[in-house]
Amino acid sequence: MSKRVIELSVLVVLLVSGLTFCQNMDKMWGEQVMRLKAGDAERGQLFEQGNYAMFIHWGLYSHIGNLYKGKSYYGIGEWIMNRNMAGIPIDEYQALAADFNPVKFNANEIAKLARDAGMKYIVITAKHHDGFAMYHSKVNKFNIVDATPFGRDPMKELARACKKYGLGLGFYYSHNQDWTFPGGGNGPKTTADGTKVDFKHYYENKCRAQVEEITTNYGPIAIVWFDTPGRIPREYVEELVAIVHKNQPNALVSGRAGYGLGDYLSLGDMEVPNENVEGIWETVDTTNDSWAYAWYDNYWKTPKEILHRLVSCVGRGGTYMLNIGPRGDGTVPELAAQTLRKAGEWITRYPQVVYGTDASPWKHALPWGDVTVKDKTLFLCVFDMPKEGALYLPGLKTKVKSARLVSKRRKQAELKVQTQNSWTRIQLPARMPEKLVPVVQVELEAEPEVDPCWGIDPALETTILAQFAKVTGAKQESKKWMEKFGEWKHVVRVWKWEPGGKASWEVDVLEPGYYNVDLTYNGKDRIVWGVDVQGGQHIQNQQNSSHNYQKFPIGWISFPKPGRYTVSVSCVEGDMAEASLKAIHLTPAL
Ligand code: H79
Repeated sequence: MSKRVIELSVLVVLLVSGLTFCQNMDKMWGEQVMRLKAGDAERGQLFEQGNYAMFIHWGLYSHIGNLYKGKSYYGIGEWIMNRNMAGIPIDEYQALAADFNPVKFNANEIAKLARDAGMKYIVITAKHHDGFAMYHSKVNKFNIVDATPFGRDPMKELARACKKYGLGLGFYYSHNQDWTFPGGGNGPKTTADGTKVDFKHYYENKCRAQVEEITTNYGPIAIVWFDTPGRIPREYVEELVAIVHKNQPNALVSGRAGYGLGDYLSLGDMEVPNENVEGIWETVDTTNDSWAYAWYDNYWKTPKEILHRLVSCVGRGGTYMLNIGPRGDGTVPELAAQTLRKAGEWITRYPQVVYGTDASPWKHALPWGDVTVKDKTLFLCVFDMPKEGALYLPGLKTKVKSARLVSKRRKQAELKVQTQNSWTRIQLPARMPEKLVPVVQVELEAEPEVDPCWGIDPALETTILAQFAKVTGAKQESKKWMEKFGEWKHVVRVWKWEPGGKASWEVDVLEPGYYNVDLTYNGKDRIVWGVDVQGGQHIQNQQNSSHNYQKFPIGWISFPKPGRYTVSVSCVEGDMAEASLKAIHLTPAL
């Protein structure tokens, strides 16, 4: 049993930073206090070894693809019924099943794609909030076998394909929301004959029986992914979790079951955390913007972005589950497949960097990239190559034995390693054979220990988030918002500045000199910002602002000697209540 899993037996894990989270989202996703008991450690192995997975949103909504009656709707496709999207009446939506015929669905191709992408298991929507079951349900006819001309059970096919390709299979099941079955969350309140019903009616006549079905009819299941518990009463969640445990003793139950009854923490949709998170957790994300297929959605994450987000999640101590939205005909959008495969080729070159590794001792990203750890080995993944060809590691207290590039083909030459003050400098070769994301393997004399001070990189821009600031005389708050309908963005901002209010960071400077300061913020109209180096220089400048977060230059500031400083930002003039700071950026200038 690995160290991380044992730790979980005693850990009570609380959400990221203890900052206030959007009330509505908390209601939607439920209480997220998770623990994995010692006896459940076997189940935890799924995440320990397989910290990369495929999520699939596929359902009747995929057939619509966000184009309904000639009009396009922008947002998450599986919500197309919602009144903020197309507002489709229940009977009209149900009637669409007659045309849903995904004859090109090929479970083997999808499983092979997941395997080639480097993913270890697949979680697919067995039933989303629309209530349409994507498997042959005996208890409700609104399913892909009974209500469509297709007549096949794609979940049976996928279960076989996952077995063939050595992948785990999990089912997403919307346990609280059901928009088409009487009594379901946000669903109709009466049956067809007008009888008033409550949640119990839905639970007893559909939900419970369907959870029994998906956990008994498809062989071993790796995970049951409940979502949006909302106001579901606790006893129902208790029973559903018990059903999963009874039928699938090795299956994990997602954190969004509700009431902290799941096995692990699920962060917010599309939320890659900036700081290490303890315990077993996962981030779910999409290859483009929507979860379910949307005809216009061509904003794909590049292979490098996928790897960056994957390594960030693993480096913060978690698991990354990345979604694809197959079309209504069952095919996977080609560009989604291509970007996943390209990222997968990199993982095939560097599997030891991703699988079974632990979180970075720095607890956050570094200017050139991110770090995963296996015992006394660091894997440095270089996402932004420094021009002068050296990597700087701030505050590494453990002695380095050796550093070399990772290559499958042959053992690489040792790289020159120097230490100066609290910094370690690794000289990279002039020619880097890996073009996508080079990896440097650093062997240490002991398990890594790192000084938590922020290092100002001598070669690259260093970004420090407001999330990490010590704040006085202003408010530090977490905020989520929807970029498009259902597409969530997350930020920790410092705002509501009082006169003299400050956001401060302790930093360590290796190269003295002038650094250009930029600030990322949003706000109203022009704002005057001040930046101070404790015992040193004060600069201030006015810049415009925008309603969304943008980066603005403030000016140069000097660090006259190497060593430690406290850098502070203050809001000097303007709409100080609205001015919201997201990050400070320091780039070597002179
Ligand atoms: O399956 C994907 C989403 O459909 C599902 N979770 C991921 C994995 C999800 N369901 N709900 N939410 C995420 C939270 C969404 C809340 C909102 Fe709304 C939907 C905010 C705006 C639209 C609910 C309805 C609150 C206001 C309107």
